[in-house]
Amino acid sequence: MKTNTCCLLAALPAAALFQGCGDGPRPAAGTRPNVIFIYADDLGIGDLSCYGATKISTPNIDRLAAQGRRFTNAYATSATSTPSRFGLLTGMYPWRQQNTGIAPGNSELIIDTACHTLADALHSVGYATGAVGKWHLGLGPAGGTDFNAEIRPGARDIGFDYEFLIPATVDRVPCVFVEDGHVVGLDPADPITVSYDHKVGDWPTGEENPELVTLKPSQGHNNTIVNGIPRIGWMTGGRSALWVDENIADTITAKAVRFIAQHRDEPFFLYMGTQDVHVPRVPHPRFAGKSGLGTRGDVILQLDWTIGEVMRTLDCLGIADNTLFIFTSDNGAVIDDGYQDRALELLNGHTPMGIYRGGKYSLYEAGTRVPFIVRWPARVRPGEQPALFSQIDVYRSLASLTGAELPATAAPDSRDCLPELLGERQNDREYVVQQNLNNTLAILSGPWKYLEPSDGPALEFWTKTELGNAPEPQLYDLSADPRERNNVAAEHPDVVAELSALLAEVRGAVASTVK
Ligand code: NG6
Ligand code: CA
Repeated sequence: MKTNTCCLLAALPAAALFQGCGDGPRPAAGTRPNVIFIYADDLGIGDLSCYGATKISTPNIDRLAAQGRRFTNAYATSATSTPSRFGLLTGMYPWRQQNTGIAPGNSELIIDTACHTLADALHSVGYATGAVGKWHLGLGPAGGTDFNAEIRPGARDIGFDYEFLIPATVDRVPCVFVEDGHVVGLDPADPITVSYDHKVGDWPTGEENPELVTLKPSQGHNNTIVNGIPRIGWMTGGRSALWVDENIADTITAKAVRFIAQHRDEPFFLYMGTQDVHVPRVPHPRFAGKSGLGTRGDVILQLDWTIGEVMRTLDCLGIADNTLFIFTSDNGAVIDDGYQDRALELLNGHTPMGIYRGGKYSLYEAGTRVPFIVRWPARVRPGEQPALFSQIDVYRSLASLTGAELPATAAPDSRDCLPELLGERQNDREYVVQQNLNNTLAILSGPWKYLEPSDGPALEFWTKTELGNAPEPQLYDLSADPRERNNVAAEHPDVVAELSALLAEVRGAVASTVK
């Protein structure tokens, strides 16, 4: 494995590097930096060596953290992917809109094209904008995606100039990439059919042909088999377009590098979603077996490589100094997420959730408390950022940084926390709202965390994580009890009343939309 050359840049044709270079003047360093936002998938607060992991080493991400700010109290809005991504890009809490749960692979685009997104904001001040990798916000009109025609609306209809997308998740069909509205490599004579309702076509399924699978499900994941892996949903057609799971990291990293190189001379915003470390965890042979922690560990190494390649690209192009690089995760860690990949047995003492309770899907801390790193050598001084911070504020903070003017209705829940984002101030957000799989909310303020009572379903049989739903209110003093072991609601009725009133106020502050 090459580690010290710009290998991905070198692989690009020279013309690709100069396409799309801006005509306008180059901004001075320190103003309008390039912005790279990388969302890892299901990466836990305990998964990185810069966050205290000792059983795995993530040298590239550690370097990013050492050169920037490492947040220790940062949160995704939600404990699953679709809502967190929705919250980040719209600046509106996803629970205000009904269709923001985990999206199937043929979902319509769930962000209204009339919405002024983070990408719109940066585009409006002259940024070239690109979305690469995991999308999971749906594509196409109401009624779902037609993968055989031009797919619109998509990322290009909500502020991005360029898209190269994994439509949903890597465990959901269709297992193809979409680039600027077209399935990459699709043979029109072999059109794609997708259903999340019933079997389509005659490709084998995990349920009917378990003998054909190379990775067995532990829960669900029993429908169409693609590359030996049984997925969620059924598909047929598009054989020439199917991705190769081992190569996904290489493919999306090369697309990200190409986008950066093409826009090196103008401010750009790259929004990248990695498929790592979501299931199915399929490392390239370069990483297979390298972590000693099974495939979950191997894909953490693969993720670290991706971040290293992006960093190396910035260095090679001489633009690292004026690039604001944000690296975080869409939700917390999960160990068994539906395939028998022996993630639990092979942990070897590794603690993806750190010291925290719960995990992906959960209202407890490990559901939404995530790694969050900000590097911008020209302006951000390295160090720790202990301030309470939510991804919901990335939108207005970046709008403020770049001078983007927003329509009155834009980003209703987002706040300008630029000084906190850049580590220039350590003020806590007054409160942070958390959301679990079934939309039960918690609110965190000062030392306290209040979980609203909920008769939400017990889905632990497949989430393998306690969701945090309980019929009675829960209150934890995170300063004394970060593991959320002692519910002190009965001892502090005044705090319960105060925080439940604050949560009601936040809920009522913006009208909810039904979609
Ligand atoms: C769940 C899947 C899980 C994962 C998750 C979405 C089962 C049993 N579990 O329904 O494997 O795909 O959805 O993850 O099917 S997320 O990170 O994209 O939100
Ligand atoms: Ca996720």
